[in-house]
Amino acid sequence: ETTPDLTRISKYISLILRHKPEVIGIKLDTHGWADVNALLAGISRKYPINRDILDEIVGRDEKQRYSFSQDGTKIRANQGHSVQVDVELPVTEPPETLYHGTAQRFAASIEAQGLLPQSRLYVHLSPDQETAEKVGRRHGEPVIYLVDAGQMHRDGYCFYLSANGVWLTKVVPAPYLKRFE
Ligand code: HQG
Repeated sequence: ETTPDLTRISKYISLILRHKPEVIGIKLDTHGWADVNALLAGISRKYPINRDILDEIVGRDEKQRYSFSQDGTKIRANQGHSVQVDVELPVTEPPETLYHGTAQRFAASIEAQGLLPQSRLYVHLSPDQETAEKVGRRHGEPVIYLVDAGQMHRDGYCFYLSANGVWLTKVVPAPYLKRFE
């Protein structure tokens, strides 16, 4: 667990590396990488930070949200982007069942339209029920869907596994969803 201050900085880093690099005037490259020194300079206008603190945030992040390039000069978010980047996710055969946690107020729309990526590049799926429940609670009273990932795979849908264990796919049509009671 990181301290609250580091959590606040981590949320700002997520905003920059997933959604709005322009808030500190930087760009991500096509693979989602940002220059570490440019990131540190940009964040330091708002929060005290240096390379050691960044290393601590990245190393201790409970979801392993970020990765450094091998030479340590670049950093990117492992998943969760709304900006169009290609973080070179491997296409991976999914387990038979994956889980999606959401809020009850979205259920009617999801059962009619299936799961859509909304503002992000992909629908995010969890490997287990507990994780899905946590994700769902972020939005309200949770509801969990079982995703028939095995059948989707056999029907030709692609799944990707992020560096931090989140399963991603473009959409989940409603017939592959079952509400978990
Ligand atoms: C819902 C966190 C109505 C969807 C988590 C979700 C995750 C629909 C919301 C990551 C819908 C989008 C992503 C439809 C989908 N009608 N609502 N047809 N299809 N939705 O935050 O999956 O902590 O973009 O159910 O751990 O909640 O940020 O996606 O409730 O991995 O690292 O639209 O964010 O990670 O919400 O969460 P989000 P998510 P971090």
